Amino acid sequence: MGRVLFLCLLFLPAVFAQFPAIRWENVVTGLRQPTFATSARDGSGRLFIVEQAGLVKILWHGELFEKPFLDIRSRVNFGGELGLLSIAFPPGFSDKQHFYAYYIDKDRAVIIARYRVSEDPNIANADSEEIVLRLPQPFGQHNGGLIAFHPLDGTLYLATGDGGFSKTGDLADIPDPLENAQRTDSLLGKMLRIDVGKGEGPYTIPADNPKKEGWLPEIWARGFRNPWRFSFDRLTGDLYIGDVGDNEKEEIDFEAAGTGGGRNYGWRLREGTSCLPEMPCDEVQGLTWPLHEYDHTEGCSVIGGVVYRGAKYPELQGTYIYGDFCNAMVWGMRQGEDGWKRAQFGYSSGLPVTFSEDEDGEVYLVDWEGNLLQLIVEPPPAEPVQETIRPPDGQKFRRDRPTRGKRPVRR
Ligand SMILES: [Ca+2]
Repeated sequence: MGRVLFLCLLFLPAVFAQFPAIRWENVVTGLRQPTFATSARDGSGRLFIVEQAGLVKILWHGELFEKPFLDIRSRVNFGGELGLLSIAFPPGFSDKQHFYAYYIDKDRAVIIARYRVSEDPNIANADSEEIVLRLPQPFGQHNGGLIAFHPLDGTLYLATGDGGFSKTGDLADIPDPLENAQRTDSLLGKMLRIDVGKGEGPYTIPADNPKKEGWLPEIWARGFRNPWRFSFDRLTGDLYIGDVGDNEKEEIDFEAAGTGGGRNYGWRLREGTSCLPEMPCDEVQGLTWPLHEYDHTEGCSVIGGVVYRGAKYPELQGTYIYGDFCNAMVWGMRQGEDGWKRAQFGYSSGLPVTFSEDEDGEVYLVDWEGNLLQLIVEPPPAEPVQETIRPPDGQKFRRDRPTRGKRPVRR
C-alpha cells in the first residue's frame, strides 16, 4: 500500500504539470440573455440560472422547471449592461431559506436585495424583497454585477463598476470622469465586503474590514473599472477578479486568502500595467498589479472565471478557468511550484458571459446565445492494446529475412 502511495506521489507532478484538453457539452439551450448560474449548495442538486430581464430559473437533472424560481422583471431595468446580474445563496441556506440578488432598478441604481423562499422550495417570494444596499449610478455602463459569499468566513462581497462614462457634454468619453474608482468616499469601482449574517434588516461592517482613514467602511479594495465577474476558490478562499479594461488591457487580479483588504488595483491611474495618457504614471506608488493581463490582440472583454474543484477531473484541480466575451477564447491558469502557468483551452461555441460551479464543483459556461454548457475533459486518445500472437501448438512462425537489395546511396 505504502509503495502504491509512493508511486502515486512520484507520478503526480508529472501527470498534473500538463493541462488536459477540455470541451463544452451543451446542457440547456433556449435561455434568454442569461447572465449567471449558481448552486445553493443545499444538497438539492439544483442549478439556478439568472436571466438579465429579471428571472431565475431552476435546472434539475438536466430539465428546466416550468415556473421560474424568481420573477422581478417589474423592478429590473433591463437592457445593455443593465438587468438582473447575479444571485448568491448564503452559507447554511438549507435552514435560512433566503438569498440575495444584484440588479439595476428603474432609477438606474445598483440594488442588493434579500428574498425569502416560499412554502414551495422551488418558488421564491418576490414580494419578500428587502433592500440591503442601494447604490445610485451616474451613467448607464460599468455596473459591476456579482455578489458572492466568502466560502470560509461567510461575509458577502460585491464588485461595483466605476459607474461608466458620459456620452455627451463636458465629460464625454472621459474614462471614469468622476474618478469614482480611486475615491475612497464612493462605493463605485470597488470590491465591497459586508456582513448580512443576521439574515434580516440592513448589513453590518465586518470587524476586519480595512477601514483605512477616509475610506467608507464597506470598501475592501479600490481601483476597478468594471469587475463583471469575480470568484473565490471554494477550497482555499483565494479571490480572483476579472476586471474589464478600456482600450488596451484585460486583467485578472488575485488576492490570496488571508492577505487582508485595502489594496488599490489601479484604475484609472493605470489600465492593467499601462499608463493612461492624461494621468500621472511613474510617480504613482502602492498599486497592486494584476496577476495576469492581456492586450486586445487576444480579446477585448475579460470574463472572470472559477477555480475547478470538482471530483471528476483531478488533472484540472485548482485551475482557474476564464474567458473573453469578444472572441469566445477560454483559458486556464494554475499556480505550480515554478510559478503560474496559463493554457489556451480553445474557443467556446458562443460568447461566454459567466463561468459557474454546481454543488459538486463541476464547472459550467453560460453563453450570450442562451446556452448552458458543462466542462468535460477530453480523455487522451486510447493507446492500441498490444498482445503477443502465439502460433498453433507444435508450430513455429518462420521469420522472413528481408531480401537483400542494393544499398541506398548516402547523400
Ligand atoms: Ca487594475
